[in-house]
Amino acid sequence: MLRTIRPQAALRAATPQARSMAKFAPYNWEDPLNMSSLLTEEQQAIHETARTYAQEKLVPRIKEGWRTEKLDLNILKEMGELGLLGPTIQGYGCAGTDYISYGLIMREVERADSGFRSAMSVQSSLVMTAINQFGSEAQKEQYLPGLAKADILGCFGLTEPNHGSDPSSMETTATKKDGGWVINGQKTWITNAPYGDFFIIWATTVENGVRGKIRGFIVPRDAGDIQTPQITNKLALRGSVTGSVFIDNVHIPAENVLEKSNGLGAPFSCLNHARYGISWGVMGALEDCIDKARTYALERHQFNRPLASFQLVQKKLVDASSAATLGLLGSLHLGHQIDKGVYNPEMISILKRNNCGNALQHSRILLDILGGNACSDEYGIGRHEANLQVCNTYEGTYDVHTLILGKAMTGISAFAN
Ligand code: TGC
Ligand code: FAD
Repeated sequence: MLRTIRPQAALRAATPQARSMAKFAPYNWEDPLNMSSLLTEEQQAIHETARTYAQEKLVPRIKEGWRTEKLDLNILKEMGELGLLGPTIQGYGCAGTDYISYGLIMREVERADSGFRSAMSVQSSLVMTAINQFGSEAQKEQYLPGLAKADILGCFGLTEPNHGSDPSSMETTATKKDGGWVINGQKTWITNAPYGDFFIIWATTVENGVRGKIRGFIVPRDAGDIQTPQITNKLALRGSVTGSVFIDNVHIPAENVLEKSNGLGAPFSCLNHARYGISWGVMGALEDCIDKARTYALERHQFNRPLASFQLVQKKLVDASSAATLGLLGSLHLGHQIDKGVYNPEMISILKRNNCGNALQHSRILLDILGGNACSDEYGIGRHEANLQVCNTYEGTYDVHTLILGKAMTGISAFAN
């Protein structure tokens, strides 16, 4: 039987302001749905630290990094000093924050530039997570404190020249020999590769000539013949350094295997962390595009009026702002689910896909507001837009996440042969 809602109960639940709809809270275009009210004091403090750092220290370094395709490695050290690297890890010199704080950090770093967030994601979300989740206690003690301070830099090598979306077909091998492993293979599009002190290399194991599971291996740069040429003349993420990793018959000891990694689920578990972080980060980049486009539209006059007075311009701003605020609330909700331990990878796919797709689409539309100045690298929106094309691609393309979700909805894998 349907229960009637009693008016008294509904009234009791509402605040005095809500009962009197005549009194509204002021509209804040920078936080339209008042998300900040949902953050704890500690989350707000971490957010403020990350925002101040990014605006004061990262923003002034963007142009140089973008034009020269170099990453100032002091940046990772500074992030380490502030406790921004591996923030959710408990112990080993890490901050031990919740997942919402981690998301807020990514949002603020990427508000400056996706390249900085990328350099950070790899060190923090991929490499540190791989060791923390799949490494031995000895590996954690040996690597995590140094990674947290960026005294050492790690890279995450999953993608190969012939296998990006389908890493299960990878050609890199780890062959059991003389009590250790011999690694052979090529990885490409590897963030931070030219700077890496070591590489987490995902390889198919081969024992007695039989191919086994994919496992993770810690491969130090000085372990043998390892070449890491930089991929130059990129059209995007120019502030982050990307390279290939060529490994030729490099012998590593048995203790360098990530002992708990046993199958593709291991690298994908690391990707869960990073994809969640990207869902926040790209919203930060979009917020910066909105801010820059709004300022420009208010200052620039055509037909004796500010651009911001034209309905078509307002629609562009409002569409982008709505996408950003809803995307952030989605990531916040997901962060709560992760903190409570009641999430699944598909939830992460929804937010990675939705937020990257929207950030890319709306940054492209906002770019139009700059007119001819969209062509200059002084204005920032074009830089974000170029970066967001990559964010929509790495860590699972938009379409790959579509198919992950399609499989979850229908029970039918579109990947299977
Ligand atoms: P499939 O059969 O679906 O799965 C294989 C095994 O993995 C498990 N698994 C997961 N486990 C944890 N979390 C997830 N998200 C997982 N997804 C899958 C799965 O349960 C299974 O386990 P088991 O025990 O049964 O073996 O594998 P498939 O080969 O059919 O995979 C299909 C697909 C497309 C989903 C997958 O291959 C995929 O996600 N492709 C995208 C590749 C990707 O994201 N690459 C990222 C490279 S790293 C990077 O881009 C860093 S950029 C960093 C920066 O600069 O910010
Ligand atoms: P492909 O897999 O060849 O895909 C090409 C196109 O085909 C895409 O549009 C894709 O959606 C589509 N496609 C593929 N399969 C299907 C299908 N089944 N159904 C429908 N469409 C499909 N990787 C790392 O391992 N570590 C890193 O640190 C790293 N950093 C990166 C940094 C940058 C700047 C870039 C650009 C990439 C980085 N990557 C890294 C690689 C990245 O993860 C891959 O580029 C990405 O996974 C896509 O793989 P791919 O480039 O081989 O494209």
